[in-house]
Amino acid sequence: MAFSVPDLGYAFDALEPHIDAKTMEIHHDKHHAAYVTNLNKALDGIDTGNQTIEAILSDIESIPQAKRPAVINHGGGHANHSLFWQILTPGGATAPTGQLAQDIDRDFGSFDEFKKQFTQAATTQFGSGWGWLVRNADGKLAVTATPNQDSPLMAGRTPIIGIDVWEHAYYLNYQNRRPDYIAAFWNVINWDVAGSR
Ligand code: MN3
Repeated sequence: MAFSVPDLGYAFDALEPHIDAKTMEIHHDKHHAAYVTNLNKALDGIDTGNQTIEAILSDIESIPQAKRPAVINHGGGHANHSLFWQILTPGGATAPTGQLAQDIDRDFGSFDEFKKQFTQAATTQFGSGWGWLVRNADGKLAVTATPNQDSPLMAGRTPIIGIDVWEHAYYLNYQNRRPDYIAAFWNVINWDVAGSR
Protein backbone atom coordinates (compact mmCIF):
# COMPACT_ATOMS: atom_id res chain seq x y z
CA MET A 1 0.00 0.00 0.00
CA ALA A 2 1.55 3.24 -1.12
CA PHE A 3 1.50 6.26 1.15
CA SER A 4 -0.44 9.36 0.07
CA VAL A 5 -0.69 13.01 1.10
CA PRO A 6 -3.58 13.58 3.54
CA ASP A 7 -6.04 16.39 2.90
CA LEU A 8 -5.34 19.63 4.75
CA GLY A 9 -8.82 19.72 6.28
CA TYR A 10 -9.08 23.50 5.78
CA ALA A 11 -8.50 26.00 2.98
CA PHE A 12 -5.00 27.16 2.02
CA ASP A 13 -5.87 30.69 3.15
CA ALA A 14 -7.50 29.61 6.43
CA LEU A 15 -4.42 30.43 8.52
CA GLU A 16 -3.88 33.94 7.14
CA PRO A 17 -2.45 36.34 8.14
CA HIS A 18 -0.25 34.07 10.27
CA ILE A 19 0.64 31.59 7.52
CA ASP A 20 -0.11 32.75 3.97
CA ALA A 21 -2.12 30.78 1.39
CA LYS A 22 0.69 30.48 -1.18
CA THR A 23 3.06 29.02 1.40
CA MET A 24 0.41 26.51 2.52
CA GLU A 25 -0.36 25.51 -1.06
CA ILE A 26 3.25 24.94 -2.10
CA HIS A 27 4.12 23.36 1.24
CA HIS A 28 1.26 20.85 1.14
CA ASP A 29 0.88 20.17 -2.60
CA LYS A 30 4.57 20.26 -3.60
CA HIS A 31 6.89 19.74 -0.63
CA HIS A 32 4.80 17.18 1.24
CA ALA A 33 3.91 15.44 -2.03
CA ALA A 34 7.61 15.09 -2.89
CA TYR A 35 8.33 13.41 0.46
CA VAL A 36 5.51 10.94 -0.17
CA THR A 37 6.68 10.18 -3.73
CA ASN A 38 10.25 9.58 -2.57
CA LEU A 39 9.11 7.54 0.45
CA ASN A 40 7.11 5.24 -1.81
CA LYS A 41 10.15 4.87 -4.08
CA ALA A 42 12.40 4.06 -1.13
CA LEU A 43 9.99 1.41 0.17
CA ASP A 44 9.42 -0.16 -3.25
CA GLY A 45 10.09 -3.88 -2.87
CA ILE A 46 10.17 -3.78 0.95
CA ASP A 47 7.36 -5.54 2.82
CA THR A 48 6.38 -3.25 5.69
CA GLY A 49 3.23 -5.23 6.47
CA ASN A 50 1.03 -2.16 5.93
CA GLN A 51 2.51 -0.45 8.98
CA THR A 52 1.87 3.25 9.48
CA ILE A 53 4.76 5.59 8.80
CA GLU A 54 4.83 6.33 12.54
CA ALA A 55 5.30 2.61 13.29
CA ILE A 56 8.05 2.32 10.67
CA LEU A 57 9.95 5.31 12.08
CA SER A 58 9.57 3.98 15.62
CA ASP A 59 11.33 0.78 14.47
CA ILE A 60 13.66 2.24 11.85
CA GLU A 61 16.24 -0.54 12.39
CA SER A 62 13.81 -2.93 10.68
CA ILE A 63 14.36 -1.11 7.38
CA PRO A 64 17.32 -2.46 5.34
CA GLN A 65 20.37 -0.30 5.98
CA ALA A 66 20.74 0.83 2.36
CA LYS A 67 17.19 2.26 2.37
CA ARG A 68 17.26 3.67 5.89
CA PRO A 69 18.52 7.21 5.10
CA ALA A 70 15.83 7.68 2.44
CA VAL A 71 13.10 6.39 4.78
CA ILE A 72 14.34 8.65 7.60
CA ASN A 73 14.33 11.70 5.32
CA HIS A 74 11.18 11.12 3.28
CA GLY A 75 9.24 9.03 5.80
CA GLY A 76 10.12 11.60 8.45
CA GLY A 77 8.99 14.29 6.04
CA HIS A 78 5.68 12.52 5.50
CA ALA A 79 5.02 11.91 9.22
CA ASN A 80 6.15 15.37 10.35
CA HIS A 81 4.04 17.22 7.79
CA SER A 82 0.98 15.01 8.37
CA LEU A 83 1.17 16.00 12.04
CA PHE A 84 1.85 19.66 11.22
CA TRP A 85 -1.36 20.04 9.15
CA GLN A 86 -3.38 18.46 11.97
CA ILE A 87 -2.08 20.63 14.78
CA LEU A 88 -2.83 23.83 12.87
CA THR A 89 -6.27 25.43 12.76
CA PRO A 90 -7.73 28.86 12.13
CA GLY A 91 -8.80 30.60 15.30
CA GLY A 92 -7.91 27.73 17.60
CA ALA A 93 -7.82 27.82 21.37
CA THR A 94 -5.03 30.02 22.64
CA ALA A 95 -3.82 27.54 25.24
CA PRO A 96 -4.14 23.84 26.04
CA THR A 97 -6.77 22.57 28.46
CA GLY A 98 -7.33 19.43 30.53
CA GLN A 99 -4.63 16.82 31.00
CA LEU A 100 -2.17 18.43 28.57
CA ALA A 101 -2.44 21.77 30.39
CA GLN A 102 -1.85 20.02 33.73
CA ASP A 103 1.15 18.11 32.37
CA ILE A 104 2.68 21.27 30.89
CA ASP A 105 2.38 22.95 34.29
CA ARG A 106 3.86 19.88 35.99
CA ASP A 107 6.83 19.49 33.62
CA PHE A 108 7.64 23.11 32.72
CA GLY A 109 6.26 25.02 35.69
CA SER A 110 3.88 27.11 33.55
CA PHE A 111 2.55 27.50 30.02
CA ASP A 112 4.66 30.64 29.58
CA GLU A 113 7.83 28.78 30.53
CA PHE A 114 6.95 25.98 28.07
CA LYS A 115 6.31 28.60 25.37
CA LYS A 116 9.68 30.21 26.08
CA GLN A 117 11.57 26.91 25.85
CA PHE A 118 9.73 25.82 22.69
CA THR A 119 10.37 29.19 21.02
CA GLN A 120 14.05 28.99 21.98
CA ALA A 121 14.42 25.45 20.57
CA ALA A 122 12.70 26.35 17.29
CA THR A 123 14.58 29.63 16.90
CA THR A 124 18.03 28.16 17.52
CA GLN A 125 17.66 24.97 15.45
CA PHE A 126 20.54 25.67 13.03
CA GLY A 127 19.50 25.29 9.40
CA SER A 128 16.50 23.17 8.50
CA GLY A 129 14.56 21.18 11.06
CA TRP A 130 11.72 21.16 13.55
CA GLY A 131 10.93 22.34 17.06
CA TRP A 132 8.84 19.95 19.15
CA LEU A 133 6.79 19.36 22.25
CA VAL A 134 7.22 15.63 22.86
CA ARG A 135 6.16 13.05 25.42
CA ASN A 136 9.05 10.86 26.52
CA ALA A 137 8.73 7.14 27.19
CA ASP A 138 8.45 7.87 30.93
CA GLY A 139 5.37 10.06 30.30
CA LYS A 140 7.14 13.36 30.92
CA LEU A 141 6.77 16.23 28.44
CA ALA A 142 9.88 17.83 26.97
CA VAL A 143 10.89 20.39 24.37
CA THR A 144 13.36 19.38 21.69
CA ALA A 145 14.48 20.17 18.17
CA THR A 146 15.49 17.84 15.36
CA PRO A 147 17.54 18.51 12.20
CA ASN A 148 16.28 17.87 8.67
CA GLN A 149 13.19 15.60 8.76
CA ASP A 150 14.33 13.47 11.70
CA SER A 151 11.27 12.32 13.65
CA PRO A 152 11.20 12.29 17.46
CA LEU A 153 9.68 8.81 17.06
CA MET A 154 13.14 7.46 16.17
CA ALA A 155 14.25 8.44 19.68
CA GLY A 156 11.18 6.85 21.30
CA ARG A 157 9.53 10.23 21.84
CA THR A 158 5.92 10.96 20.82
CA PRO A 159 5.46 14.33 19.11
CA ILE A 160 2.55 16.39 20.51
CA ILE A 161 3.06 19.58 18.49
CA GLY A 162 5.82 20.52 16.06
CA ILE A 163 6.81 23.58 14.08
CA ASP A 164 8.48 23.26 10.69
CA VAL A 165 11.39 25.73 10.62
CA TRP A 166 12.63 24.87 7.13
CA GLU A 167 12.73 28.10 5.13
CA HIS A 168 10.08 26.70 2.76
CA ALA A 169 7.63 26.90 5.69
CA TYR A 170 7.88 30.68 6.05
CA TYR A 171 10.16 32.36 3.51
CA LEU A 172 7.49 33.82 1.18
CA ASN A 173 5.89 35.79 3.99
CA TYR A 174 8.63 36.18 6.59
CA GLN A 175 11.90 35.92 4.59
CA ASN A 176 14.73 35.77 7.16
CA ARG A 177 12.44 36.58 10.11
CA ARG A 178 12.06 33.09 11.57
CA PRO A 179 11.25 34.48 15.05
CA ASP A 180 8.22 36.36 13.63
CA TYR A 181 6.94 33.15 12.03
CA ILE A 182 7.38 31.27 15.30
CA ALA A 183 5.53 34.02 17.19
CA ALA A 184 2.65 33.81 14.67
CA PHE A 185 2.48 29.99 15.02
CA TRP A 186 1.00 30.36 18.54
CA ASN A 187 -2.14 31.90 16.97
CA VAL A 188 -2.98 28.85 14.87
CA ILE A 189 -2.27 25.83 17.09
CA ASN A 190 -5.08 23.31 17.40
CA TRP A 191 -4.84 22.57 21.11
CA ASP A 192 -7.76 20.12 20.92
CA VAL A 193 -5.77 17.90 18.55
CA ALA A 194 -2.60 18.42 20.61
CA GLY A 195 -4.49 17.38 23.75
CA SER A 196 -5.81 14.22 22.12
CA ARG A 197 -2.28 13.22 21.10
MN1 MN3 B 1 8.06 21.51 5.43
